[in-house]
Amino acid sequence: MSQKILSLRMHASRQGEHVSGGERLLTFEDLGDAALALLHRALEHPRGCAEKISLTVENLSASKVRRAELLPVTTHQAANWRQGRNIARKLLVTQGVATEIVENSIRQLANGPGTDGRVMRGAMLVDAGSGERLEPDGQRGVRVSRMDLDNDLLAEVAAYLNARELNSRRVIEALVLASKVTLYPEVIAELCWSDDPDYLTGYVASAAGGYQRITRMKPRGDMFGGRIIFVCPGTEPSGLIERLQHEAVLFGPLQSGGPR
Ligand code: WAQ
Ligand code: MG
Repeated sequence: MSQKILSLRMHASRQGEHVSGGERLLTFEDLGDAALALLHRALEHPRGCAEKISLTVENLSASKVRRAELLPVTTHQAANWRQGRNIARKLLVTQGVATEIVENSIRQLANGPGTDGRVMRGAMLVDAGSGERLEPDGQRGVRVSRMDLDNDLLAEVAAYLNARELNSRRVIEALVLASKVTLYPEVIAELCWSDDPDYLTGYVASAAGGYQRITRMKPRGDMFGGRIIFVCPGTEPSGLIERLQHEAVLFGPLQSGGPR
């Protein structure tokens, strides 16, 4: 992408509760299609139809866009959600998050992570040493944005994901988000599962372990889910939050022809 780059963000809610969101970096030429796709997402969402939808378009200066590589993808098959959460526990502990902090965090995601007991629009930020929540607004969370695939790479990524039957917007967006989150040295790992009642796959991502999908993280029909970004003990969160929200990152080119 050498033309001017725009940031497109969507957020949809009902009675103040998060329904759906999305973020893209694109050229003016692709803006209309992408905005329409995000509107459809908000209006036809399995969490229910949105009451309020905001679309924000901002001009970014191309010189400020950082380039980076996607994380490699692996998939763990879980027979059920209990097994899936056990796999996630092991992966997080391997990355250095203390067992009781992992336990507490999984409980929070499962019960509605917002401080009001509802799902959040953004992610929780948790100190991996103390377990303390660091996001300034515990109902909203930190929304990671201004990231996307480089247009020139779409075909390459699609081929890689197609070969694994994973070529969906959902997988691409989650992989891009996790690849951005784990760029920052303060981040130890990210845990995610969807708040959509019909999407059961989640992941643990880290710079060292890559993007590790887990096929079942919750029972079907469950409306809870979210994201937790575990950070190094003692991290002062404001600089990290600023980069998670505002640093524009386009992913590519991939090393050795694609994520492994
Ligand atoms: N920044 C921070 N948190 C976010 C963002 C974001 N940009 N987008 C979503 N979240 C949080 C928010 O709390 C949502 O409620 C929660 O994550 C779940 O979002 O098969 O679909 O879009 O490889 O429902 C992962 C597995 C799918 C994909 C995750 O999440 C795969 C998913 P959803
Ligand atoms: Mg969702």
